Amino acid sequence: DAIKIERALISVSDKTGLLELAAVLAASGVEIVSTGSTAAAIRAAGHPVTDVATVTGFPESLDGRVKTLHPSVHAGILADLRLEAHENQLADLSIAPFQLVVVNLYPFVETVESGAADAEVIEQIDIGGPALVRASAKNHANVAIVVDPENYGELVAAVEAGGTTLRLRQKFASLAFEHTADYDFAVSEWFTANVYDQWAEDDDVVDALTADAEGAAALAHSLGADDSLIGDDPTMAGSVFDAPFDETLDNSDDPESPFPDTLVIEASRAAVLRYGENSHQAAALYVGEGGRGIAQAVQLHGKEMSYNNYVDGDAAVRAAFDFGEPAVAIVKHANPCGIAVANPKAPDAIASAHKRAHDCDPVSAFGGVIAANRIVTFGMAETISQIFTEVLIAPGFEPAAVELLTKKKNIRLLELPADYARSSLELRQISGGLLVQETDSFEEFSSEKWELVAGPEVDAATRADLEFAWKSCRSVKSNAILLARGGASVGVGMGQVNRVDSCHLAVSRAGDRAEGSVAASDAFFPFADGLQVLLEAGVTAVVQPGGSVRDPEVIAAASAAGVSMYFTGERHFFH
Ligand code: 93A
Repeated sequence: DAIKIERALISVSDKTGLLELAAVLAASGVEIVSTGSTAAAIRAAGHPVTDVATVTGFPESLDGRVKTLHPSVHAGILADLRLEAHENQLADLSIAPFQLVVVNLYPFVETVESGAADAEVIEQIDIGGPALVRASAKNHANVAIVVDPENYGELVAAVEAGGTTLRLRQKFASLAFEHTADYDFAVSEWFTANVYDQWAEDDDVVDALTADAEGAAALAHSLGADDSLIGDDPTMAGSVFDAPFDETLDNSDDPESPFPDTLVIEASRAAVLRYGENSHQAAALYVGEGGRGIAQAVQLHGKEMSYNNYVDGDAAVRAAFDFGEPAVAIVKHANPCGIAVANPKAPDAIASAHKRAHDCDPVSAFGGVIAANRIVTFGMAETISQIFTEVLIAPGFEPAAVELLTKKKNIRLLELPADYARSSLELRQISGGLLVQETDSFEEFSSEKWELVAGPEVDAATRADLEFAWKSCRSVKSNAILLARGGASVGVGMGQVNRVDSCHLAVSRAGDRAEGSVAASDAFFPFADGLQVLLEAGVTAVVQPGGSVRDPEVIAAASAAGVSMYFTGERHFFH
């Protein structure tokens, strides 16, 4: 099934290995057809070459935008010579078929990375090249397509062996489609980011906000909210939930109750987001009047914040600000994949906290949302600039950190209000209603209230680790198990529907680091089985709320292993 190569089309931007390949083809009597600078290079090396313009009878034109986009070229590539009709048509049209196409595309990514102007980047979007690649790959039954100088060796071997085999052509075709897909993905990513940047610059901010607010109100309507919810003013804002408390059920007469009969959420503005959790969901952000949270943060750099960026950002900030000492949390899909406080001896505290948080799970930290509870230093920025990061949120940034990070197009930098605080009430929508609760907090945290139920009293360092693990665990979606050591999480088991699985997950993520770590559990162990997983992994101390009917079994397991266990008496579910 080998196909002998008699005619080849070569059009390459990257000329690596070109002349060696041309020499082999020329020596084998292959007719080489080539474009502009590729033809010039081959000719200069003394090998015969036919200009593509000679084949098409059409000059390379429009600054090279039209070179190979011509039926004389594409019919020569796409003809399926297993079919007599195709063979006859080619003959009638006086078009000779190609058995080999060697193309690599305009260096689009390299041009973007060089910081080139938009016009230059756009010029580097290759059109004719991908058409050649895809046509050849489609017709791999007849044509070999090579897109990477790395594969020239294999090609040369095939030429010298008398032709390309179907297997080789299939392999090359699959590499070729992968290549054009990657290429188009890079173009699309750049294009989208660039266009949104431009829109943000062009739009008059006030107009945009007004329009956005109208859009947001319309969206709220479409979500089923009525006017009493949205208010008449389309520029938005009070979300009003007006309902007397149910006399028979409530205790709202209690003067201490945080729940008013009428719940009014004043929004100072609303903004339509690019989309919601998924691209087919419309979404908006309502910014609360007088709030001091992530909604009020100022974006210093990067693409527009997305719905998911806000959700993850809020989770990250919540986690980092549970600590008084410098702390960093890295979040993916609303769960921390690393939380750490600074090494107290580190000269650059917040950089140390970040590095330790990152080390917890570097794989998951890729593309994460990072929150710091201190000003981002140049040192922290240096590390982050090496790691693909979606959003970095902090109460401030050193100027040198901003300067470094703004060189990265993809990272969003968000500066929190200096007096960052969470709202005192948390709201969550359920179908047909709204759940309201006081915000969970650690404001009056002290481990002195903990009760030692198994093993010996721990030393100060272990106690500090237990406190750290307990606080960190609260930011992990239930069922949450968090292993920590030296003020850093080393294994997080999140969001499982039973506690044993969370234990397995935390232990497997921690690997060797489980041995000698401490563990926290957001709620009690209903059985000893989950704890057993932690004990077998070598955990030395455990903190958990307690309160299960099987506490005696759980305590006995810890005691038998000589492991200290503390009950906090307080649960921190997070859903
Ligand atoms: O400008 S194009 O989109 N139009 C074309 O018709 C075309 N044909 C080949 N780009 C085109 N190419 C690309 O030109 C190839 O993908 C290759 O990267 C490059 C080689 O051009 P030259 O031989 O002039 O350096």
